[in-house]
Parts: sequence; structure tokens; C-alpha cells
Amino acid sequence: MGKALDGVRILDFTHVQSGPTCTQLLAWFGADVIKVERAGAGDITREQLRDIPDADSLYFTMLNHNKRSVTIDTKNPEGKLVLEALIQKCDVLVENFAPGALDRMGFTWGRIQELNPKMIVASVKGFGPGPYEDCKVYENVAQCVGGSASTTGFDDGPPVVTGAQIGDSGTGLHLALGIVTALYQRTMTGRGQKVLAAMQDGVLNLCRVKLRDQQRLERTGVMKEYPQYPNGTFGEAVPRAGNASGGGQPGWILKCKGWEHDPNAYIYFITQAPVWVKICNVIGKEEWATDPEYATPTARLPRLKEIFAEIERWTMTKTKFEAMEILNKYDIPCGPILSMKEIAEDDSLRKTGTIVEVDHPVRGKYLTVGNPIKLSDSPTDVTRSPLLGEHTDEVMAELGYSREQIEALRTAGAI
Ligand code: CAO
Repeated sequence: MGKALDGVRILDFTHVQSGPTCTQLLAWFGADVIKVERAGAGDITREQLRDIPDADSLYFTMLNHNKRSVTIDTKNPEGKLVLEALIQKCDVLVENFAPGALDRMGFTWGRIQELNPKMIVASVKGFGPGPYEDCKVYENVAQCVGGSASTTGFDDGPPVVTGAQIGDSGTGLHLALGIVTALYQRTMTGRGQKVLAAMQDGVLNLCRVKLRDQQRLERTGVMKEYPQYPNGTFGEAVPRAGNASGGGQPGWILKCKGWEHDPNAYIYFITQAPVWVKICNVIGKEEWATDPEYATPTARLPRLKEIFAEIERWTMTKTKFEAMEILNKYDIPCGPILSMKEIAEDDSLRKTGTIVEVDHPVRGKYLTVGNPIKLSDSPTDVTRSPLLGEHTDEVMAELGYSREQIEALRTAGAI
């Protein structure tokens, strides 16, 4: 079966995490992704956080599946010519260099358009146009400036960054959508365009509900589903809400059997209004189902701490999996806190291709996260990440270079 993006050629000038997550997705959908790296060095993540000497790190391998790697020194005049040939052959150039780096290399938007007016140039930057547009940005900086850190954690503690890489992988995902959208528009206009995904914007997009709450707070001075209500105080800005649900159905993380020695023996429990009576029955508080102090969502809001404490008395008598099984029978929304170890060993995730085992010639077998987006007519086969420059000769030959020319460029340090 063909792939959704068969025939689309991506000039992948990305490094570290945000850009590579984007181009990996495009590769999984069938695009031919040609990753350009510096000879002898390559993407810096090849050697970051190494767990096996001389093998490409998991950081690199897990972000660069299904791609080809070519080495080009794009500051070498002859290397620049090779890059120009690639620009003419490809549909999309994706980059996440520090602001201005592509221009300094000589590949301005104007120059790229001269070479290929159909080229889509897609960039991840830390910030959009404005006072910080020239700044370099990494994941946690994006989480801090995008509203995530100030709204994550507990009220009595400092701002907290989340383990989910919403700044890098999240922005990569935004950029991928921008690219396929621009490719679609190009089918009608015949023209390329610039696509920009700023990490601050991407994080803020994922923190949309917190900007909602900021405006609710300004209007009413209180948010009744927040743990600060009814006894705490609200300031001028959305406070950190601990484990409270971001939506209209109150939830919290509760201890389960074994919590004293297992840091993940917890369950997320949602007191969804339509199943309130069932919750009361399960935890043995049948009287709450009809008691006007507890029977309606509004009546419960000032009592959430007490209610969750009572539910926790029940969850502590069950393991998180036992609790999940019982609660699901009654359609009570909940979820065990799964450790990475449990996720890695989860058979159902392996069956769906969400967790994939990959074989690598240097590091051997390792686990990765497969394509989280499943297309019924474009299934994903995850193949290993390329070795540095593994496809240089192959791609150069496709560009029309002879064996002798390739060797001469290599001797000149251009590839
Ligand atoms: N040949 C020759 N030179 C090359 C090259 C190649 N194949 N590939 C890259 N280079 C050069 C660049 O041209 C740049 O040179 P100049 O500084 O002289 O212009 C240089 O390598 C370094 O690029 P960089 O500034 O992007 O890299 P850095 O390690 O200093 O910064 C980062 C890294 C991520 C902070 C920065 O790239 C950035 O802010 N990117 C945008 C935001 C982003 O994506 N952040 C998330 C990264 S994932 O956590």
C-alpha cells in the first residue's frame, strides 16, 4: 500500500528535538526525508546522553527514524552548491536553527525562492516576531514563556515544568500540520510559502484553557473548581491548580494500595456528574446521592477536598489496576498513573505500533514511540535512524553527481 506523503521530498535541516520530531512524522507518512548534517559531527544529539559508547544516542535514534542522512558543509562554497541542488529537488525545507542562521549561510527566503519558487520553508523558532525574536530557546524555556510553568505545580510551591515535551515535540507537531497545510495550498496556488511555528505560541496553544481561566478569574475573582476554593485566596493571575482537572468535571490524583512504597500507586479519579450516584454506591456513601449538600455539582464544589478524601479511603483499599477495573464497569472516568516501565512493557501499546522495538546496527535493539497518528490507508513502518552520512553517496548520485565528483567533493571537505 502507498503512503500518504509518497513523492514529497523534505530537505531536513533540523537538529535536537523540535524540528526532528516534525520531520520524523512526515517520514512516517511516507515523505522522503533527507537530513543534512555536518560531516564528522552531525546532529549534536547523536552524542548527547549516550548510554553506549560510540553508538548514536537514544535521543537521536528516537527522533530520526525513517530518514536518510547526508553530510554537507553548507558554509563551504562547493557544499553550498550541493545544497542548492537539493533545494531545487525538494518540496519543503524544514529548519530549527537559531534565528538568522539560515540567512547567514546565504539561504535567505529570497534566494531560496529564486532557486525553487515552489519551495515551502518551515521553521521552528523560540519566539515569533517581537522583542525576543533573536533568542535561542530550549524546551523548558518554552514551557516557562508559554504559560505552562506558571500554571503547573502546587499553590505552595514554585512553578514546575512538565515531563511532556510540549515545547519541542509539541511545536514539531504544530509545524508538521503547517507543512501539510502549505503543501495542500500549493496544489491550488503553485507557490511555496514560509511556515513558522514559534515554541512560545505552541505551548500557549496547549495552555489555552489557562488563558480561559485568566479571563474567568478577572471577571469573577474566583474559580470554584480550583483547590484554592473555598478556603484559599486567589490573586491576579491564574494560580497553580495541583492535580485539579482543567475541565468542568472535578478530578484529583488519589492514593491506591501500595502507595507507601510504590511512587506510582495512584489513580486519577474524575467525579463526572452523570455517574455521581454510581460513585456514591461504589465507595459506600449511598446517602450522598440524595443529600442536597452533595447531590449536585454546584453543591459539591466547596466540598471537593472532603469528597476526594472519602473516595481515597476507598481507592487505598485497591491497587490502581483493581480500582480501574471496578470503576470502568460503572463508566466512572479514571486512569492509573502508569510508570514508564509499565508503559514500555504494555502489550497492547506494542500491538498498535505505539511502542515499537527497532534494531540498530551499532546499538542493537531498543524501544521507541511509534507514530501516534494512525491513518487507515497509510500505515507506518518504523525503520531505524540513519548513521551519519549513510546516504550521502546515494543522494548525490540522485542529484546527478558522478562517483569522481563525489570523491572530489569529499576530498575538498564539502560533503
Ligand atoms: N554545515 C555548516 N554549518 C552548519 C551546518 C552544516 N551542515 N549545520 C548547522 N550549521 C551551523 C549553523 O549555520 C550555525 O552557524 P552560525 O552560528 O555561524 O550561523 C551553527 O551551525 C549553529 O547553529 P545553531 O545556532 O542553530 O545551534 P546552537 O547549538 O548554537 O543552538 C538551539 C541550538 C536549539 C538553541 C538553536 O538552534 C535554536 O534556538 N533553535 C530554534 C529553536 C529550537 O528549535 N529550539 C529547540 C531545540 S530542541 O530542544
